[in-house]
Amino acid sequence: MSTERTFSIVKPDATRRNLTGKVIDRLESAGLRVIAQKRIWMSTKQAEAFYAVHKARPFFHDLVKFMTSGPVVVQVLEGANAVAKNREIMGATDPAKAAPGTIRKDFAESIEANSVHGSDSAENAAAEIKFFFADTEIVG
Ligand code: IDP
Ligand code: MG
Repeated sequence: MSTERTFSIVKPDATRRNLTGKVIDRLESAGLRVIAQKRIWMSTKQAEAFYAVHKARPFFHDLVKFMTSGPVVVQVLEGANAVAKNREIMGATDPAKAAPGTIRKDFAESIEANSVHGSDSAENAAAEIKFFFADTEIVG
């Protein structure tokens, strides 16, 4: 097991319902450490660039609209196997398919408004962290 970093977002559906603390508690309770964090309101340009990999998907436009519909909390998580562990705590993209006890099963509103983002590989984690954070903002 190696110590890794991953990138996480508390999405607008969760901040709107005042669930920021509850979502972060799930991550911390599972052993992940928040080593950088800020509450921001993404611009359309930022959201389009962040989700560029999904540009051709039918849900892209709605996804960008959703991600810019309210504030989000962007954060860097650190811990043993952080990328896979975070994905496990989040649960499947579609809350209807998410395992019991996962964030998405317990909090998500829909497959789109699914409360959290988490990087899907160490390589993407590094790119996503760089997209939102300067090195000096990652404070441990
Ligand atoms: P992930 O967040 O579990 O990694 P991705 O396939 O990378 O899932 O999709 C990115 C985000 O796009 C999802 O978290 C969700 O907000 C949205 N999304 C994915 N699939 C659909 C869909 O079929 N309809 C609407 N939105 C979707
Ligand atoms: Mg993804």
